[in-house]
Amino acid sequence: MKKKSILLAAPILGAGMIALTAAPAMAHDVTGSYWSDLGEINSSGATGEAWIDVDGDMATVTINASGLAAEFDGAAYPHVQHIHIGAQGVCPSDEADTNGDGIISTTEGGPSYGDIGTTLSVGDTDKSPAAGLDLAVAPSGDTISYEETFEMNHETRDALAAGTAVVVVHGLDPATQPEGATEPSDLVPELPLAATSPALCGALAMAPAGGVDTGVTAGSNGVELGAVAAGGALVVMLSAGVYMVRRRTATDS
Ligand SMILES: [Cu+2]
Repeated sequence: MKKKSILLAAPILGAGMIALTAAPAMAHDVTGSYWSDLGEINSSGATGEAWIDVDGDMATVTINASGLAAEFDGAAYPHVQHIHIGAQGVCPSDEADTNGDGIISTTEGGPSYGDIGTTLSVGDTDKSPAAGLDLAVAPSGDTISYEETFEMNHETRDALAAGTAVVVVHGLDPATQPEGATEPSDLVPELPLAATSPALCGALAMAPAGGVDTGVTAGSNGVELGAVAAGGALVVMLSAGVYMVRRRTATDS
């Protein structure tokens, strides 16, 4: 017995030392569940919800949304989506439209929700801010069923803990927007302003203990898990669709 306890003690001590060495001074454990009701921006007519489960430095992000712009240039409309961080941790109000063109651009929303902390790209692709405007890795179409598990950078995890992380889904139907929507985008001048402006926004907060839906039973939880799995498959299909469109375009030209 004595020998066994010594053997057990050694690895535990070792793990503790690694944790102390690896943890930066300001880092804290933000393991937990975060949730947001996504609300429309720019009268997009879209609705949605976001869940983020953080476990150590890994995170599972689920976004379900509907009512988004469906098509752009004859193809499924790409909706870049991010976790914005580093500002007030809120969604912009109408007063954020400082140039008065009737559209809250991504830049005009910046003082409310900050810069991109994480890009919610599809598949095994770059989740960093650098990939933020890559339309090829964005979910597309009027409905988003997104679920990804990936290593989340500490800036975004710290923002979640601080209550300053905000989910933003971009891309408006220019037909539903004021005239200025066809002006060059503040982010990508080759695209119209509508293409990059926010359509959905939600500030992330700690999910209530026991889940958001207090009425769920064990049975309906099982259904929810099945729906999430189906959502993952749908994301793969959407992703494949984007590549097919791109390949066809490349072949045509
Ligand atoms: Cu964004």
